[in-house]
Amino acid sequence: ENSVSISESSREIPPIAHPTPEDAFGVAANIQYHAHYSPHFSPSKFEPEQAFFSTAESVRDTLIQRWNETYAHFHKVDPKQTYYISMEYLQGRALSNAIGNLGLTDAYAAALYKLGHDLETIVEQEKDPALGNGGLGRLASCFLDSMATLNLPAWGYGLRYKYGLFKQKITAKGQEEYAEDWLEKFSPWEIVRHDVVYPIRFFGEVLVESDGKRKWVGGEQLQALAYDIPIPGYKTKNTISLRIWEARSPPQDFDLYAFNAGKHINAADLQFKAQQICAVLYPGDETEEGKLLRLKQQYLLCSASLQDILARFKERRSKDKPFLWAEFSKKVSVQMNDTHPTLAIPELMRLLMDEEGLGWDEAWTITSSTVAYTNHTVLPEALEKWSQAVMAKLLPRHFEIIAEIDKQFHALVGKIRPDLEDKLSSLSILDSSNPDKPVVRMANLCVISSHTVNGVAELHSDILKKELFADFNSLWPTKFQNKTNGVTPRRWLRFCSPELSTIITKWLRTDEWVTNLDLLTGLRQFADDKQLQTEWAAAKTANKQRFAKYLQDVTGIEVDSNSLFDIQIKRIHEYKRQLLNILSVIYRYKKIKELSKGEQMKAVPRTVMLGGKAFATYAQAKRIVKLVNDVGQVVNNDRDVSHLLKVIFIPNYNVTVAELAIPASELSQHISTAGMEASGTSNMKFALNGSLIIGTLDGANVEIREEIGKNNFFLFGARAEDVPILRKQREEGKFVPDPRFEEVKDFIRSGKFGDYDYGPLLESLEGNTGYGRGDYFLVGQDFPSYLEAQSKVDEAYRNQAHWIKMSILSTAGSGKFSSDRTILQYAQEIWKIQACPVP
Ligand code: Z15
Repeated sequence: ENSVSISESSREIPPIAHPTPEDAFGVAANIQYHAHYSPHFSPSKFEPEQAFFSTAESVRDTLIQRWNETYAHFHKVDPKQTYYISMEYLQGRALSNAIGNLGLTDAYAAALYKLGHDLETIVEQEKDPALGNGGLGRLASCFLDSMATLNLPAWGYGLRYKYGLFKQKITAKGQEEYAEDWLEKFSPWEIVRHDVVYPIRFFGEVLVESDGKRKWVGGEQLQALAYDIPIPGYKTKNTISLRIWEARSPPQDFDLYAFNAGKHINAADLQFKAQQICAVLYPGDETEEGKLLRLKQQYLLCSASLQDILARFKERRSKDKPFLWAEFSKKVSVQMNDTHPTLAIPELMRLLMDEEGLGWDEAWTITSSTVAYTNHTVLPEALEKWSQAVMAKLLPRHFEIIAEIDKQFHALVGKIRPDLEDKLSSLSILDSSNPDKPVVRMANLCVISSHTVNGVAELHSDILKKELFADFNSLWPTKFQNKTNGVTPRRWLRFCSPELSTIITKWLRTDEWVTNLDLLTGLRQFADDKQLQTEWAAAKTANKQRFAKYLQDVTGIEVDSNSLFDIQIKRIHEYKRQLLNILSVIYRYKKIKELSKGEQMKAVPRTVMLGGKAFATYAQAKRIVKLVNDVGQVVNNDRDVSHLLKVIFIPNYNVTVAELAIPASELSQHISTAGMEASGTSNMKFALNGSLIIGTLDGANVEIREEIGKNNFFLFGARAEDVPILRKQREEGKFVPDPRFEEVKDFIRSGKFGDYDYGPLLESLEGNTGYGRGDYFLVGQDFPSYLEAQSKVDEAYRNQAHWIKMSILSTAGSGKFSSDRTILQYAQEIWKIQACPVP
C-alpha cells in the first residue's frame, strides 16, 4: 500500500475543494487567500482595485476547475467540435458575468461585504477589454456564451492585441483617440499556455522536391503563443475556451552576442518585429484595412489555430482510435467570422498536403467539407481584397494554393455550367482586370471553398442570394443559408437589468426564460395588467435614474429622468445615418423655440443620446460626432428649450456603457438606409429591454417588427428594393427635397452651432451624383417620413399606459433573438454538432 515507488497516477495533481454557493465564508477566505498570495500590489492595501483582482482570481479558480473537467470530457467523448475563428471579440467585463453564470453572485456579494467592500464597486474596477470594433466582435462573444450554455463542444480562436479599440475622448475639436491599454495592470482572466506554441512563417520561398512535393522554406520565423480565457456557460458545468494568440520570436533568436557587445537594438530586433504583429486591433469597422501588418495578423490567427486543431485531432485518436484523415471533417468544423480568417482555407490545404503528405484532391475534399463562411456585409468597401503581389511575397505557398483553387474552379464551371463562363471574370478569386493592381478576392475564395455560406438576417441573406452572390447561388443553390443573429439573454437582460428580470420571473413564475427566451411570450397575456405596468414602469425608471447618474458623472450634464430617453448607439457610419437623427433633432429644437409658452406645455420632453466611435481617418464620421456635440452645446444651454430637449453625446461607447444605456432606453434608433445594415444586434438588445424601435425595414429590424407586431414599431423610410430606383431617380434630377430638410441645413449654415466647417458634411447631401455627394444614403429622401414617425413617437409617449404596454410587448416578442436560438441553428444546420454536457 505505502510503496515508495512513484506511480504515474501519483503525478496527477491531487484534487482540491472549491467554495460552494452557500459558503460565503469559504468564498471570503478564498478571496483573502488571493489577496495574500497573488499580490499584484503593495500588501498593506485592500482597496477596491486590489479587492477586484483577488475576487477575480478567486472566481478564476472555479473556472479553471470546470474548464479542465470540460476539456477532459470532450477529450474522452471525442465529439465533433466546432472552432469559431474571429479577428474580433468584444467580451465586456467578465466578473459579474462569470459569477452570474456560476450562480455565485450572492455568495460573492456576501463575501465581499464581510471583507468591507460592496460587489457593485468591485465589479466597476474591471477594464472592458475591447478586442473588437462593433457588432461583429460582440456577436462572436455572444456566440461563445451560448455555445458554453448549450454545452456544445466548441472553442473560439482570436488574437491577443496589446492595445484594443482606441479610447474616445470628446474635446472642443471633436473626437480624439487614445491608446486602450487593457493589459496595463494585467488581465486576471487569461492563462498563458507556455506548452502551446506553434511556428509561424512569413515570406521565404517554395521549394519543389524531386518527388514533386512542395515545401515552404526560409523567410522570417516567429511563434504563436496561446493564452486561454475560460468562458463559463450559464447554470452548467461546461466551461469552454477562447484561445487568443500572441506573436513572439523564438527564444533562441535573442542574439546574446550582439546584446553583450552592446548592440541592444539588434538583439531585440526580432522580438520587436514579433511584438508589432499583435500590437493593435485595426479600428476599421466595415472598411478594408489593406495593410501588410493586418495580413500578417490574419495569417497568424489562421495558422496557429489550424495547427492547434490538427494537433488536437491527432492527439484524440493517438491511443486506440483508428487514424483516418477522411474522419477529419466528421470531427472538426471551422466557422470563419467574415472574410478576415479566409487564410484558414489555404493554410489547411498546405498543412494537409505539405506537412501531412495528402494529395490535392483528398486535401480539397477535407478542407471544403470542414470550413464554412459567415458574411456580415454587402458594402463593397468592406469586401476584402488583397494585392496579389503582397500575398505572393508574404505567403508564397498560399498564393500558389489559392491560384490552383481558382484554376480548378474555372475548370469546374467550364464542365458543369458553361453558361456561366462569361461571368467568370466576376466569380473568379484572382482579379487581374486592373493590370496595375491585381487582387485576390477573399469573399469569392470563401464562397468557392466553403460547404456553407450564411448571411446574418433574412433580408441580408436574400440580398446575398439575389445580388452579391447570385451566380454562385445558381451554381450551388444549397450552399446558401440564413442564420439570423441573436444576443445572449444573460448579459443583455438577466445581468444588465436585474430589476426587469425580477419582474419577468415573478410574472412568468419561472426564471427558465433565461435559457429559453421564447417563454417571454408568456408576458403578452399580462400586457394590459395595471399591476405589471406599474412594476414595469418602476423598473424602467430605476434604470433611467442609474444611467442619468452615469451621464452626469461623465459629461457633467444633468438629465431629467422623466423625459423620454431616446438612444442611438453604434459605430458612426454614414449608412447608419446618425446624421438623419441629429438633423431631425435640430428641426425639433427650432420648432420648440417657435412655440408659445402654452404650446410648450404640451410638448413631450426628450433626452436624445448618441454614442459611438468614428474610425480615426473617416472624416465624415468625425464631422457627425462634432455636429452632435455642437448641437448639444447650444441646445442644452438654451434656457428656453433645455427643459424640453437635451442632446447628449455619450463618450467612449463600449460594452459596459451599453449595459447601462440599453436598460434605460425607452426609444432606440435603428435607422440605416434599407439594404445596408446586414443585421444589427443592438436592435435586439433594446427590444429585449422593452425599448421601442424607430427604424427602417433593414437587417433584423424586419424580423423584430414581425415578432413584436407592427403596432409596436415606429416604421419609416424607403424599402430596400426601392433604394436603387430612388438613387437612379435622383441621378436623373427628379428628387424634390422637403422644405423642412432645407430649413434645417440652412440653420446649420447660419452658424447657429458654431464656426466649425460643416461644409463637407452638408455637401454630401447635395447634388445628384458623385463621390461623397448626391445623398447616397438617402437622408433627404427619408427625412419627411422620419419626422412623421417621430411625431407618432411623441403622440404615443403621451399615453404612458399604452407606451408601457408596447414596451412589455417588445420584450415579450424578443424571444427569437436569443443567440441560443442562433447557435442551435448553426449547430444543427451547418456544424452538425451535438451537445456534450459535463456530467
Ligand atoms: C461589423 O461589425 C459588421 C460587419 C462587418 O463586415 C464588419 Cl467588418 C464589422 C456588422 C454588421 O454591420 C452588422 O449589421 C451585424 O449585425 C454585425 O456585423 C454582426 O453580424
